[in-house]
Amino acid sequence: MQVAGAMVGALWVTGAAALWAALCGRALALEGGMLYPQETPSRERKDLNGLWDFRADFSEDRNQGFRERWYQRPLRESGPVLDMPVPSSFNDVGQDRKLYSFIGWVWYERQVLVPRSWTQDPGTRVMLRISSAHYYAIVWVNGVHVTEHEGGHLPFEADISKLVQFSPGELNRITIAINNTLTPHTLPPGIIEHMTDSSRYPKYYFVQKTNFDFFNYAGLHRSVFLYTTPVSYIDDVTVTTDVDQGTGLVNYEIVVKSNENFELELLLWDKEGRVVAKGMGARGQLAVPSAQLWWPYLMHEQPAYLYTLEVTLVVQTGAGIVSDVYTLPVGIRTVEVVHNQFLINGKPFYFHGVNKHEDADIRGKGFDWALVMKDFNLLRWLGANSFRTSHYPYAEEVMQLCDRYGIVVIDECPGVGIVLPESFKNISLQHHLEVMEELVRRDKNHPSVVMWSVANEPVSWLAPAAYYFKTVIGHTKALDPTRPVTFVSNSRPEVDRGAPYVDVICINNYYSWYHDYGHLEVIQLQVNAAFENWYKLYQKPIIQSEYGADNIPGFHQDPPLMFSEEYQKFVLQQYHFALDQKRKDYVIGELIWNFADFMTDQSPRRVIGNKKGIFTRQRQPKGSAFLLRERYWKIANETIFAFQSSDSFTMLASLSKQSQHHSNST
Ligand code: BDP
Repeated sequence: MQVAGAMVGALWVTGAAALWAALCGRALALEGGMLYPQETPSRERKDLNGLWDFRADFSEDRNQGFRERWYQRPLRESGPVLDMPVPSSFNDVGQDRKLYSFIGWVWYERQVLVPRSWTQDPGTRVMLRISSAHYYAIVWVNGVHVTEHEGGHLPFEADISKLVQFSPGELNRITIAINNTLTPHTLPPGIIEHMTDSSRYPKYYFVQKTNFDFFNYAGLHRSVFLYTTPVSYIDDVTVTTDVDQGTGLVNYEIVVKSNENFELELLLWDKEGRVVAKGMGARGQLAVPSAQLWWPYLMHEQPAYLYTLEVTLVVQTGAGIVSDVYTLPVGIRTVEVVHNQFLINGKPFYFHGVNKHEDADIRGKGFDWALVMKDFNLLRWLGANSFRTSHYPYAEEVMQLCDRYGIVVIDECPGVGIVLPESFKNISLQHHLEVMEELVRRDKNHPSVVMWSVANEPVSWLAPAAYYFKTVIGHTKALDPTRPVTFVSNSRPEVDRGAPYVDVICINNYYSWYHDYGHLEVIQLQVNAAFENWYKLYQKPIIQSEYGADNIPGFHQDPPLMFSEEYQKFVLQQYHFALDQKRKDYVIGELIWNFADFMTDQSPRRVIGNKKGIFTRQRQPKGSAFLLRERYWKIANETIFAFQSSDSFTMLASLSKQSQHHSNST
């Protein structure tokens, strides 16, 4: 595993994957389900959040940790360690400039006492689940390699029963080595540039270059869990829903592992605790007469209605009866793209929402409940009914809240910044397909997820993009035939090679920002022309999936100048005039760029990050937030008026009450 100093990034990442795959005979393809760990009568969970020992490998080749096998003994015996919070990015927590921009392997370690009841019962399966480790992770328990994973935004897990049962009552050492290097074949892609001019750079100097506009935060970004299941267990549950003349249909498919002789019983509970449907077996359909549908926020008086599906597995074993229970929130709803419309439960849905980032001061991309709740409260205050997970999958807990609050999600994979020709080769394509499998496997049961987005702004006019996107989109549709698929384009319709395959066209543009600086008068014309050109060619519904302008809080200029609050608002208003002309036609949504200011790489174009937020990074509203809020509530009122005319008065009254409540609370 000796790697020359200058080769640190690219070779190491792919080299390590192939090496471990060969050593462990592990196929890199997807295995098993990825149900969110939960406590049920048959399952227990322990979270390993808090302070972990941490050490970045600053050696020239970043390979010291592997040479010295830091996983074989406590990390602190290898040298100085830091206390590192989990979940969090490691970059912003300390005062060390070198750690802020570190590229290569960092090592996390935590000692954990596994409850005796888990280790003494051979009928218990103990799982280690890592919800997000950016980007490439290798995991050891008590010095034994247990798993590895490529991709920073999706969960992975390992069965560690044997290892912890081997040493009951003793502390178990979990070691996770994480490499944040991005290569042309990672998702998102990047490139390591080696600076060899010795008159300008020290020996072995290299930098990470990327083609996306957010900081490449790294570390253990989400929770690490230990959880149990019985050895015969419910491995996966897939639910799809339909509605037939008021009767809700819940189609289910259950995968059971480790025993052939089992029985499955399913109960569907409503919110009042009544069983509304029952089922048996691994596959079937539950019928719910007069079902309460899952409606988006602001589309119905009682949005986001969730039933609870309780799945009970009973297995007859030599040692007696074993049972496993898993429960899943189920929202009954339909999604369809018909002609120029996006229909939810048969009614046209207009996306009035935001693009977000997982990003905040100090934590970077680290999950934080207070931050998440603040964001949901702001979304509701704003009257936003949707967001896109730009530009990678968000935490599972965020998706669960979207289900509960009725916030509609365009679920985007980390396919951002695909611009290098190498990134269209088979090795990248293969990885992209696997990422889509992992994403669909994780998020398939969320009623809030109404569309998959396979990429953001790739160079879709390159010749290989046609095969690449045809394959990724086709694969995604095969994985999940129940949801439309999109990809987000910043190209021109006549040269875009992905658009023929998508169900909805998503377009990003920044008129009067990245060109025609200051010429606010051209925006309406350009927005209109873009809509018309895209529609003429593809006759598909269009979402304005990004638009916006930077505003540095506190900057004021009237007449408006770039970066002032007035300029940001003016840009938005110009887009809104154009959107209003098309939104009753084939434009089915508008998502502002961005919900909040966020950190990026340093560059002369960025003033401590991207400032296109309508909220600051600390989640305080800029003037544009009030402008957008007025618009979104107005659109929401119109929507309800149009679709629910029979009870429009009740609806409007209740909406304006909510709106009032939101105003009072500001
Ligand atoms: C868009 C990208 C987004 C950027 C934005 C910008 O999709 O990630 O942050 O531009 O430049 O093209 O603000």
